[in-house]
Amino acid sequence: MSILNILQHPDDRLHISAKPIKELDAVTHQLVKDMAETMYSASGIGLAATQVNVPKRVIVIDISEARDDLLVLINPEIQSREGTVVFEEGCLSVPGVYDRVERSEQIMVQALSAEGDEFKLEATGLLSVCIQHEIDHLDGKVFVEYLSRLKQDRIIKKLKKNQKGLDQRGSS
Ligand code: GNR
Ligand code: NI
Repeated sequence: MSILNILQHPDDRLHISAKPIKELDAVTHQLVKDMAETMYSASGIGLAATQVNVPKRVIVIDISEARDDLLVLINPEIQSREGTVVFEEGCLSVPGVYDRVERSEQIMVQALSAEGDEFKLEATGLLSVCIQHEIDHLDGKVFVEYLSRLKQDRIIKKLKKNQKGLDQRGSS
């Protein structure tokens, strides 16, 4: 198992549209394990393969308090949506930035499990928001792109400044 590097906004690789998994092989199984380890280590509630520089349609999520309820979504598709909800979102690729984004309140998702079994899931609340946030990553979209141009410019400035500080101290 290994902890993978998480790409930080702004990075062109976060804008790549991820390709569906054609065959669930050992490489994909290892990717799922490493993504789960990376998500838990970073204390995130979700992670998309795009964020670890693998442009494949793989997502891991765990919104449980105990951090013991891993959900794996491979080739997820939102089949239907209902209502809208505004949620304060954050992102491991945009550290320290939190802002409100409007999403669908309830979604029906179809996906493959880590074992390759097709399943459907009706999601509401945080799970629904998280799934939509992660599928956006697979489509090359970061949540800050829903914010005003002004806010986006400020966020990029702040992140670049933080990154410079880290570079000068020789850490990453
Ligand atoms: O850890 C995360 N928390 C979060 C909070 C509100 C809405 C979405 C998220 S997902 C985020 C992890 C992440 O960046 N996934 O792509
Ligand atoms: Ni994110």
